[in-house]
Formats: sequence, C-alpha cells, structure tokens
Amino acid sequence: MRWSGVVKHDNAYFPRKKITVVGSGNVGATAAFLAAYKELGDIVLLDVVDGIPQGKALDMYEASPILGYDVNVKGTQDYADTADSDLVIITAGIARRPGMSRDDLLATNVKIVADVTAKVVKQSPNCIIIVVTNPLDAMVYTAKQVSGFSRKRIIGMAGVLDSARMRSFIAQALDVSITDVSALVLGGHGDTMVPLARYSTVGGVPLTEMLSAENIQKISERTAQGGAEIVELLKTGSAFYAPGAAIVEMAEAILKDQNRILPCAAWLEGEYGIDGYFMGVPCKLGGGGMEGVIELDLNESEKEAMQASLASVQAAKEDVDRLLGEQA
Ligand code: A3D
Repeated sequence: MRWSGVVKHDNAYFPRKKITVVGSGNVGATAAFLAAYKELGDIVLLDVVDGIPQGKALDMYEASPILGYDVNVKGTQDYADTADSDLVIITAGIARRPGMSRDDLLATNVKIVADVTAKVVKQSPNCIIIVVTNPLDAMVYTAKQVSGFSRKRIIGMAGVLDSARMRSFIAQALDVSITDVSALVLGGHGDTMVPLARYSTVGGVPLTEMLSAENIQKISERTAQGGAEIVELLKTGSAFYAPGAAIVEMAEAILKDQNRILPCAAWLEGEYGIDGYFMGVPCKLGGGGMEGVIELDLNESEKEAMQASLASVQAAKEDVDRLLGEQA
C-alpha cells in the first residue's frame, strides 16, 4: 500500500494552537500533560537540563494512544522550536524548599525569568505569557519589564490556585461537593493574599451564612499558608498538581477565547486605586489575554487587607527594579 497524504502535524494544514512551557519540572510537566490531555494545542516543553524535556515529552506522547489525545509534544533546549507560540507558560526557576520563603527565591529567579522572557519574546513576539515562577508578583513584573508587552499579554497565575485551595477547604469543612463551592482570593501571592469570604458561595448561598466567622478565619489562614503546607509535607519540593490544573484553566480560557472570569495577577492601571503594580484581581480571560478587570466594592477591612498585600507587592517591585538594574 502507498500513501502520499500531507504531513499530519504541519500547521499549514492543521492550524492548531501552539503552547510552549518553559521549565519541565514538576509544575511545567504537569501543566503540559494536562494541556495535551485537553488537546489545547501542540506543546513544546523546554528546559535547560538536557534530556528532561525530551524524555517527558516522549513519555506524554506515548500516553496519547491510551488516553486518546491527538497533539504533538516536543521536548527541547532550543528556543527556535518555540517559534510562533500562541501561549507561553513560564515555570522555569528553582522551587521553594522547606524553611525557604518565596522571597528567598527572588534573586535567582529574576535572572532566570528575565533570560527566559527575552528568548521567548524573540521567537514569539505575538504570544500571550502566563508567568508561574515564584515569587510570583516579582516574576510577572520581571517578565513585563523585559518583554515590554501590554498588560493584556502578561498574566500571573496565582488566584486560580489560591481560590481552588480555599474551595477545597470550604468543601471539606461543610462536607459538600466541591462543584458547588466557589471562592475568591485576591491580592498578592504570598502570606498577605486576601481570601474574600463575602464573595465566596456554596450552592449560591454566601459563605458567611454557612460558616461561623471563626471557621472562615481558619479557612482563610490555611488558604494563605496553602503552598507552605504542601512544602512541609513533600519536603523536597512544592505543589504541582493543583498549580498545573490552575495554569491549564487559564490556558484554556485564552486558547478557546472563553471569556472566563478568573482571579489572576493583572497589571493594574488605576483599578482598586492601584496604578502600576500586579495584583490578584478578578479578570476576564479570553482570546486577547487579560481582557478586563472586575472592580469589586470592597468593605473597609477588605480594603485594608488589599493595602497590606500591596505593600508586599511594592517591595517586590523595588527588589526587581534593583536586580534588573544590576544586571543591565
Ligand atoms: P522544579 O520541579 O524545580 O522545575 C523547575 C524547572 O525549571 C527545572 O526543571 C529546571 O531545570 C528549570 N529551569 C531552571 N532554569 C531554567 C532556565 N533558565 N530555562 C529553562 N528552564 C530552567 O520546580 P516546580 O516545577 O515545582 O516549580 C516551578 C516554579 O513555579 C517555582 O518557582 C515554583 O515556586 C513556582 N510555583 C508557583 C506557583 C504559584 O502559584 C505562583 C505554584 C507552584 C509553583
């Protein structure tokens, strides 16, 4: 038998979306696998360590006949392979270890994220970038400074994960299905994040009518410490299943132009009285990226919590400006 069909994965014939994931560690590989499983597009997995992205990409591709997804997954060290990506997810960096705060990571990861962003943007000048590397507020600012992209095309992943953690703890506390619980966490991605009980619901009923103030406080505190709780358990790394799932929820919203309302780290231009900082706020995510910010009417204590969170974001921005200045 002879067959002279077109090359199946040639994008000229099959204009699929292209997703690059930089950093093929726990979070990057999990996000890549979930994105492949959901057939969001062809995937390029890149890492500085030779063999890791190639091995993980091949492994993912070999799972596709069983799981039934039909996308390309390629592992590489070469940024040329990432050319013309629609979406780039940056997870490259070092992860937090027990006893290490997110800010301890700062100096190393600024260097890595600045380098990665410059290389990504050169190959894919029209892409949308989701930044995941910690400390998140500082890294997404680093990527914005280096890329020069508008705020629509540089978004940080944090709120979807933090809100998912809060949803999990609410569902456990009330012994109800997770599918009926919605929650909202705003602010920076750190100890000062702002879980908003007033905007969290169970089957449409405000959380404040379902749980005592004391129990809500406990859930809010556990949410803010959610990353550290996993680090303490794992001992050799940080969370990756829920972060991977959170990244892919954002990726799907963008690649399928879903106009989802999701909490993301967005560059604020006057919203919430904040100008020129990334903060976690409810955003509209669609084909254009971060297409808009929803401004909630916060009460006094919520406003205070946002201000406290802003203080840590401001400090992170100053650190990044200093580190980028030293590198220049
Ligand atoms: P890990 O499993 O160590 O993977 C990081 C990968 O990045 C490794 O494979 C490295 O080889 C690779 N890497 C390092 N430098 C470069 C470079 N210059 N270019 C390309 N690849 C490089 O960590 P992880 O996957 O568990 O976490 C990745 C990052 O995400 C860390 O900074 C975490 O702290 C962060 N993270 C953030 C969240 C948020 O909610 C914001 C959640 C979970 C993890």
